[in-house]
Amino acid sequence: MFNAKPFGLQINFNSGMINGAKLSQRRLSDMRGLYADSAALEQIISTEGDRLVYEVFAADLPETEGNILYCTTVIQPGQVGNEYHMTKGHYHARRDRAEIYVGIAGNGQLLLQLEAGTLRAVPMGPGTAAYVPPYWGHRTVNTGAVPFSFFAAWPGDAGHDYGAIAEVGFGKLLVAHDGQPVLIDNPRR
Ligand code: M6P
Ligand code: ZN
Repeated sequence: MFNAKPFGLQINFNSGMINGAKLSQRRLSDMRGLYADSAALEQIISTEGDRLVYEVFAADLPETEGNILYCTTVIQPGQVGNEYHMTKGHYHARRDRAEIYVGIAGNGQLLLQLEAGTLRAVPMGPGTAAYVPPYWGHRTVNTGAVPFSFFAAWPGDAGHDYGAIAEVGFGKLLVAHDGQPVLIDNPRR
């Protein structure tokens, strides 16, 4: 049996990055099918290149019951069409597992959705401690002009289920309207 050893990693509270963590990067090409305006996404890739959307800096821990996993996420500012840069979004494979987010730098929103359709948005900035209850799918969106970063912690056996959101998306989109974030109905649902 694996026994994790005690350790401490350093979070940079300006950049949101964690020194010595496992890095995953999501670029526009990893986000195909997730933005409402897929033509705008392809247009950016062919003219500007495969832009970085967000990075996850994760503590290297076993994904097993009893552990608590943690990471930071740094979402670059930007839009695809009028939709803001966002994470893919997921439900927990074990739906009854919760999660905690703490805003580090920049501003954004946490979108949460129950599978039956109920949707909530929680504004996030530095110091916001947001709760993702069991059963709520979750996605974060950078609505500002600088990188939006936050810390997350969740049960080791929760797992990530991307399928449901990749297929139909969230019920609402966060779009820029006269430079302000507005929630609109997802035209694909
Ligand atoms: C948060 C946590 C992570 C998640 C990351 C990126 O930090 O919820 O578990 O991986 O956001 O979100 P996603 O996996 O949906 O791309
Ligand atoms: Zn999660």
